[in-house]
Amino acid sequence: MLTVFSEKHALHAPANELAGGGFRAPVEIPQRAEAVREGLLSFGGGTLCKPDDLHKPDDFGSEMILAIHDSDYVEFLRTIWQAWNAAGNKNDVVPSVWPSRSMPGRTVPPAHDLEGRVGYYALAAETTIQEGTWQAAYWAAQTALTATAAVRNGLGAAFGLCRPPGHHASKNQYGGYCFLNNAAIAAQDFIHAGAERVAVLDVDFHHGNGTQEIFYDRKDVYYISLHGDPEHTFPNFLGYADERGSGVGEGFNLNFPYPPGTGWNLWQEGLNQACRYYTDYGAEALVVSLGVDTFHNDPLSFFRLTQEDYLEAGRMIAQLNLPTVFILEGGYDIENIGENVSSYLAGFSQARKA
Ligand code: SS9
Ligand code: ZN
Repeated sequence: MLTVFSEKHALHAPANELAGGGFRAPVEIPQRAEAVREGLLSFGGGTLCKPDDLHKPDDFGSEMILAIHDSDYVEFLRTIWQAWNAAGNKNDVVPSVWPSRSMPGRTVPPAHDLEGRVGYYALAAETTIQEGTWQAAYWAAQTALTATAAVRNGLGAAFGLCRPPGHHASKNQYGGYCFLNNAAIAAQDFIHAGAERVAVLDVDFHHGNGTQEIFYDRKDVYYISLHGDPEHTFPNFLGYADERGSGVGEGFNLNFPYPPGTGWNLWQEGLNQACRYYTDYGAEALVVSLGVDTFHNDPLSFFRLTQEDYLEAGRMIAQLNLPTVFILEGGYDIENIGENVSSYLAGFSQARKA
């Protein structure tokens, strides 16, 4: 399968991650993308992905990024490290104050304080910004756009090996390791090219709060997510089953939150349902937010999925028979991430050829 990959992902390399009351070794690290690339090239003796299938992204500029994200937010991402550093901060950017429930009055960032600015644009504190973060995020978005362009131009499917991931990034907030919403940008690119009904299927272990927020009041993009119940895990404050969309978007957002210990039997029911809803919807194209942190050995997950399950999930997704763009999201078991992603794509490819 054609895979789009940029070495620029490595420009985003967090030094640490706030967790459990202290700074720990980060899990969203450059080795993830490298392991996926190597896994694809070696899987099945190189039958899934050949070196020729690896493409560098083209530069499509900022049009689609700005069709999804607010311009002040994009400007913030582009400039914050420089400003933070110039103010004498030697460490990565970390937020520490928010316009929270008890002080919701202010709807613009404070004009003169960097900490306030950072908190305004952050939805969580585990995600740091460094010198190369904007460049890495920009090229992840271009990676998604390049994969989408290939599919729009007639290729049946493509994989955007995006890093940093994107599904937690909303119109104007970053967090959960995400800055630009690569999957949303891909979906918007299909719409921009004339599609009227795009399916976004999110199989990452976490609910894609950003993608949901971006398309919540729209019916041209139907977001369905299978994920760990937010009562038990990040992002905690979105991803519940009663969130069904609003306005004309009502009925075009669907969440399947699952409890700790969830394995294939329960999970595949959701996937089956999602596929049926997309068929009824008359989807013209599919974007898959492909997270493999549903793996039984993932450090962040309480699901129990296996590599064989991913093969079957890939086959089920292929049955939709839609032009399909896969976008990498999470997956933090570095030892297995390459094979896990490959299993999804191999299952898909086998079923497509059959
Ligand atoms: C772990 C908390 C992690 C963020 C998880 C983001 C997953 C992105 N101490 N919170 S796929
Ligand atoms: Zn995740």
